[in-house]
Amino acid sequence: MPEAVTHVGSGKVRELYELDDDRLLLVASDRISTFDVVLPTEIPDKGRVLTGLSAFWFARTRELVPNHLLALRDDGRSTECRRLEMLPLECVVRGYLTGSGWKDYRATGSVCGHVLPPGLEDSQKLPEPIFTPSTKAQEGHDENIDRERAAELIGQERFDEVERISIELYRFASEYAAARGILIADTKFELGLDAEGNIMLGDEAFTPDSSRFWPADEYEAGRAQPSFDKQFVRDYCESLGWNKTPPGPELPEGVVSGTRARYVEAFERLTGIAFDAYVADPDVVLS
Ligand code: Q0Z
Repeated sequence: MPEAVTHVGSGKVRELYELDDDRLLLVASDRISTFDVVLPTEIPDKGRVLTGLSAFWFARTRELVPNHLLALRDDGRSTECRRLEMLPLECVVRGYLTGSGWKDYRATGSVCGHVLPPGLEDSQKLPEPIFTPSTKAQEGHDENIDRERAAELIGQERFDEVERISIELYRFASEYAAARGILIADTKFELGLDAEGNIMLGDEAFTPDSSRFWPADEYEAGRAQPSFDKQFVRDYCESLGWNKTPPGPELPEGVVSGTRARYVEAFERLTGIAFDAYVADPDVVLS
């Protein structure tokens, strides 16, 4: 008999279902967003690449912090996970100055209460990675908050633990990735509590949808960096003069295949596993 599953949430490109009282099913689609708009054209296997990468990192960081992963399904895009009580903040770590961090730095010299040295350039590597939490916005963009506000939300003791865990996770993954030619400029993840009150890593981890991946061989401070995964899509959208409001444009076949190849390349470089082997047996990323 097929199991009954209740749909409990939608992200831009993922769906969340309830399996039972203790377990959720996270399903990654092949949808892609750019400039915050989901496009009408899918990238084949994107959901599998992101699910496999996330599971790969969960398996390799469980000694730093336990996580919600229980099992991967045979479709390669579905993760059975422990239901957590998510903390009411997004854990953001930045190793490079870009995006809203660069914007805030240019305006104030600080990012989320971290006073930075003067004269830093766009995309420059920071002396040390910084924890820059944000609040979860229901709609629109998450709002950067300073450490005082974050400590108010979850308590000072928990804040200190969350910051330490976040920086450790980022250091581990960014060093691992840099050795394989991919810079993880920044990343966002969600921590939650299990039934016993233990802090666990939930949601997704170090995927190109939750992080900025830059090709290391093209890195140069002082300018915006190309995106490892989405640059073909961005360039195509820019070439159309699209105004970046919905609906987004359909993508031509060459942009789709080139983008799929970049996702598969990121998977294979980081995991050292052939993507075909993952499709044949998703559990290959877990050992
Ligand atoms: C993740 C999200 C998605 C929409 C809730 N293990 C967990 N326990 C409790 N809650 C979550 C998780 Cl992963 C949880 N999200 C983000 C994912 C679709 C929203 F696929 N929301």
